[in-house]
Amino acid sequence: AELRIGVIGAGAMGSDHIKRITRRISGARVSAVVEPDETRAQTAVQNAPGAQAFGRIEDALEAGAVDAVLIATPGFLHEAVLLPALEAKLPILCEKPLTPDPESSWRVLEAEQASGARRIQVGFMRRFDPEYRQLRELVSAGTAGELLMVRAAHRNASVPEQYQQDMLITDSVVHELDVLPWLAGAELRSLEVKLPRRNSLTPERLQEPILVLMELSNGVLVDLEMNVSVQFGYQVTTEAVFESGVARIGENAGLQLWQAGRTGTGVDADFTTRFATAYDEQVQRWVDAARAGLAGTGSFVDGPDAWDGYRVAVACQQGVKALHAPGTRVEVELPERPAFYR
Ligand code: ISE
Repeated sequence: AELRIGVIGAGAMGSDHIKRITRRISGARVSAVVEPDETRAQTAVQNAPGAQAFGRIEDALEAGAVDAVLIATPGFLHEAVLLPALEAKLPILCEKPLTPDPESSWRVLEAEQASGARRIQVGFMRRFDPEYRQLRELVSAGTAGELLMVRAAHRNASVPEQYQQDMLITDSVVHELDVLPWLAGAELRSLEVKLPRRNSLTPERLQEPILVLMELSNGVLVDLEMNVSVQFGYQVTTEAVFESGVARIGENAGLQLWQAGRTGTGVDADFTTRFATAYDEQVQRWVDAARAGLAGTGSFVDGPDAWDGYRVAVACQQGVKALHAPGTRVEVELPERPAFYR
């Protein structure tokens, strides 16, 4: 049967997912939109034929309107939605972060274990980007030798008004905290932040760009430039230095133009275009896993799970400490991974 998805939160990301599910994903439709803001809810429902609007997730659950939920509210509201959805034993795709801090993420892990199965997939969509996948294969195949260093840059044209200093880590670097250890096949061991010269074009409340140094458990060192006021567009690049080769991803977006003695390539405006394929792939894989799970396989996720969400919440907490103590190496330690997540 078609998977009836309740999309929770109809802001920028929720609306993007509603369009995606309605136009590009097979085997699923949006059956409910949960959004307290009525104007937003109405606009969202118009984009999803047959969908009903609800003010609270509890009402959508009581009405029996959904088989699965996609959570796209701001991160600090995730726990309040995750708990009733787990209670109802629904498959869940939760946008990053799982929750904003390790304590609340741990409560979510406990609730998921009590529900008897892994039902939460976390929206670290870069793992579905074709270029990151190719690079990961190069790492594991070893054909260019061992991976030694990673030099990464994560650049946004600008950020919205509600973006605060700590969000450099918790909203932006959060992606690298997930994807780079995944890419390198290792765990994050420590973080350090250094502050270069401040960009005078960044909003008054921000001190950035920042340079983040990470040590991984296999000895790989990462340097990441996090930069949210580059003005020209969106760019996420990664250079992987191997023993006998170097690979780069994220550099070409669309048309290359040679004109008037110069050459140039297109630039993405934001993450919805740069990672469009990754978002589509992520949602399709989750829909397929959720349907198979509901049909009886008992396995509801095909991608980063709640343990990954927890591990990154710990990394973010330590990353914020590093951000507030420039030049200090801050260690990252995880409790033992519960058997449930092995
Ligand atoms: C935003 O929330 C994202 O997830 C984007 O991928 C990231 O580039 C941006 O910095 C974040 O604010």
